[in-house]
Amino acid sequence: MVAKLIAGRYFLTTSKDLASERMEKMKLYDLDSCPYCMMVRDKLSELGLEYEKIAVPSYRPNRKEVFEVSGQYLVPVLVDGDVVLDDEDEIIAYLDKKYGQQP
Ligand SMILES: N[C@@H](CCC(=O)N[C@@H](CS)C(=O)NCC(=O)O)C(=O)O
Repeated sequence: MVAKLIAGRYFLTTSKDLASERMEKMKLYDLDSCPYCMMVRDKLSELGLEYEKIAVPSYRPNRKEVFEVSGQYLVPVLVDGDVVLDDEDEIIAYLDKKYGQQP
């Protein structure tokens, strides 16, 4: 829960609200058949987060955009604003920490 100041008044909002208010949705570079991508998709669904799914070519050298964004060719890759992550464990830990239930 986060307090936001809007028009001189404080409102309580959740981190999910903050996510949906951002100008750009998160992007997930993804392959349907990839089990690591599935783990990330499951986490995004569990947290109710909206994201843009970008299907990458299955032939690794054709993944030009993945390389431009992350400096390597494997998926999943998550882009959340300035944050770029290219490992499913790191992505899941990041999503839990940033958007998961606060204790
Ligand atoms: N992040 C995983 C690897 C991710 C991975 O291997 N992704 C596969 C899809 S499931 C991939 O992009 N493979 C492309 C290729 O090997 O050409 C790990 O560290 O073990």
